[in-house]
Amino acid sequence: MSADFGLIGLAVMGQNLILNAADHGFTVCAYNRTQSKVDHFLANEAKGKSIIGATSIEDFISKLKRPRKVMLLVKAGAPVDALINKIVPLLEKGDIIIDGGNSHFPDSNRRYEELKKHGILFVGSGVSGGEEGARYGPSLMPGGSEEAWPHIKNIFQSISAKSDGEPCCEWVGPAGAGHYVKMVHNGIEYGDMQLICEAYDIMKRLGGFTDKEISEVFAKWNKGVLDSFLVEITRDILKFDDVDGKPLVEKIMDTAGQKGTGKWTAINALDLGMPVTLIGEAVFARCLSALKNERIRASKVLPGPEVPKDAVKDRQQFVDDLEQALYASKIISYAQGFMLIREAAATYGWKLNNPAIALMWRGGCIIRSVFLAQITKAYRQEPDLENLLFNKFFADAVTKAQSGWRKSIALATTYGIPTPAFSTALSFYDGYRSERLPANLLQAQRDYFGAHTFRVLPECASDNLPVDKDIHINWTGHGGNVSSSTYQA
Ligand code: NBP
Repeated sequence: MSADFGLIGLAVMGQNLILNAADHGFTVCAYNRTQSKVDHFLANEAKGKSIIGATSIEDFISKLKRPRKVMLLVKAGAPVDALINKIVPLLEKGDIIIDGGNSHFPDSNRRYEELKKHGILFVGSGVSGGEEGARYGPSLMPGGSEEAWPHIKNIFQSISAKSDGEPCCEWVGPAGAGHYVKMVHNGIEYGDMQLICEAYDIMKRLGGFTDKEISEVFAKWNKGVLDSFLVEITRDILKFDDVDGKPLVEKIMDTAGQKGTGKWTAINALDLGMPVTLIGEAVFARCLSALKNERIRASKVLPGPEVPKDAVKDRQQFVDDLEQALYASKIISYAQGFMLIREAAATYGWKLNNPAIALMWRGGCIIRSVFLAQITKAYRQEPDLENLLFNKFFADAVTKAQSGWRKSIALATTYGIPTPAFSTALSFYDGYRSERLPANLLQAQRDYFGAHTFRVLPECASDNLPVDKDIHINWTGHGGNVSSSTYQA
């Protein structure tokens, strides 16, 4: 029996994706470096399904229909390169290698180029949704050699999650674009999680809410504009008790881990000069949380305001304001994420499909939410939308949410509760809507100390301040008239 496609890597993601594909009528060939895992899988989970095994890479390749479709779901990094090097000599021109791991997009750019030289079509696909998603419908974000898409489209769209009947899987773009979009997805996930944690902290420390009460608030929010997987699991986590009847979450060490995809997004945003502040703050918030011992020391010597018992006067209003703060901040985060994707498309020369990206995130993945349906709609209405905030739906939503957003942050700031993500979202919003920012003074400072030059406002142009020219002024009367050659606008 020859297989429709082959998958290497029988850990949690690989096994579940194979079972998912078999459920959709595809014959899959399974292979793993450690042979015992193949044998165990075939004798147990895969038994009776359209799944065959292979005993070696050569055996594996020989069992695939042409063009061969080989999916790798192994640990990202060196294992992917090692496997590609082993497989390539066994493949023919037009065969397809799909990397479904969490690879960094520059690696996928490189693999795409290298495999092109061998006539092999490379697809780097973001896969999101964890174990459950892989088994019953992940969000899939494939990019790379577009000639591969007609050969894998049916398999990918069959096994992916569906949102309102549409598959959460579309072709993303060339080279490493699929893994790029997955990276931004993960960055947004960091932001969403941090925002939820700040809302919980404010309710707990300012409002004096119990975990059960906070769970009820999240349950209510999950029926409105914040309806999402992350709000839903937060509701459930907060009402989960340990064996002693006390909330388990309060026993968990408050130091956050990270695997690096949020950091990649933040670094890329800095590289591309895009103010993706919310993801940046979400990464830094995890870094700050990791300084547990220093925080313990600081908590004893660095004073802040006491939270009075009546800090929250009207509990319902407080919760409603917080809901607005969370909603508005989330809109900012997604607006920033799409700004980054737009800039990446321009910088890397990729044509990306924004409505499809929003649709791919709509179901199956960790950031799935009702909210993403509105983003899909916005980009379908206006494919070249400059910024999500210029779409009427989101502009109206932020305008409406503004009062509660500002009140929540003001209250938290007054009583010393940290809100890095909420606050940076609001600062971004206020900066973005400011026709004039204090960068005029900054440019003057740069010219004063470093002769970095400045440009003049068109309406202020004069003989000594010509428009569209880099100007250097001798501010002190002591310096020369030579300007720096390192001017950057
Ligand atoms: P892991 O990331 O834990 O990788 C384990 C697999 O990699 C095993 O099959 C292992 O084979 C194989 N492997 C390693 Br390690 N080194 C290898 C090498 N040099 N040559 C061949 N195979 C090698 O598995 P996972 O959690 O299923 O994740 C798979 C990919 O999907 C990763 O890139 C991950 O980041 C990504 N991802 C995971 C999730 C999730 O929720 N877990 C979600 C989304 C994406 P062995 O059995 O012989 O050791």
